[in-house]
Amino acid sequence: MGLSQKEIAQFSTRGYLVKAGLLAPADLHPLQSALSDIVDRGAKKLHAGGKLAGPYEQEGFETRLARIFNESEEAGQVVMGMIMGRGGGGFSGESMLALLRNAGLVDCVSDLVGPDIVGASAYRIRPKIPAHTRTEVPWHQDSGYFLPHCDRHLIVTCWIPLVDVTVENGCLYVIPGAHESGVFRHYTGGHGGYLEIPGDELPGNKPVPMEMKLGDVLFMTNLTPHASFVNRSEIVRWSIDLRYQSKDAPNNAEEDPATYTPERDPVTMACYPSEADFVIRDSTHPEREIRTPEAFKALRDRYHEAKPYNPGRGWTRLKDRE
Ligand SMILES: O=C(O)CCC(=O)C(=O)O
Repeated sequence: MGLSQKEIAQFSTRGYLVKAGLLAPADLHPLQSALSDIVDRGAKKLHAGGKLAGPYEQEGFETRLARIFNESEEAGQVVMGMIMGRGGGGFSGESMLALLRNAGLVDCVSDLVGPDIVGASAYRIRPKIPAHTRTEVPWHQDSGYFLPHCDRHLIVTCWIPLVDVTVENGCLYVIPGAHESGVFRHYTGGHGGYLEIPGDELPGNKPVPMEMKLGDVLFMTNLTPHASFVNRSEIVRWSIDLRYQSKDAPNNAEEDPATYTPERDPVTMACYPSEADFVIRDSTHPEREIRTPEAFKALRDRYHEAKPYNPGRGWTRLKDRE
């Protein structure tokens, strides 16, 4: 499988590429089902505790969380916390590792970053709730979150819808070609608490909506500005975003999180020190790859508990913008 020369050229000139039908329903179903199980557990617990009128069992993956939010924002937030946790990547189940290691997906990534690939725990699960402005994500580049010495490295984001996504339900927007201009100034305390590039500091190129079918994958660079807006549909816009890089780009795979201290020189650090990186493919030492859900969870938990130091980029607050 993998990417054609034409697709690779598109990715490098536009800063993104949609590969239609890359994933089969069977590749996505285990994760959809694991997320449905979390919603089910949460809804039943909230119902049993008197926090919800009903567990909404008759609703499916696309609608159940929306119905819960519709009845009670508070109950919805509880379920959302069970799914997202840790800033959005709280779920470490077997189905997540299976998707991160999906051969067809990783073959495409390999055509962009080379054969030896490191994956990031900074993946995110995003249920965008109908009419819920807090699940809008303002304009940013992923490099806004990474340390500056990584700006020259390619870190590929794979944005994967878990339902068909449209302008109506809040698909992602990207700005073509803007990845050529380096990292724009970001501000902390943007919409929803995210980093934000204000509209008047964005390049002039017209944003393009990425309407996609289930099974399509959007590949983006770490310098591609992107955002998503309010969901005006009746269903939850479920998606995940996964991140990969070459093993030659700075990473913390097989590093001790305790070595991340304020005394350490930031240029020796991983691009995103807060969360564990792990080996997805190693052409010469395949035994280094993280293949079991137990090893995956243990590694992520170890980083989470150690709270490694991340010096960040020192962006100023949006409210202090001149
Ligand atoms: O899915 C979204 O709405 C935002 C995604 C995003 O910001 C990302 O993939 O970095």
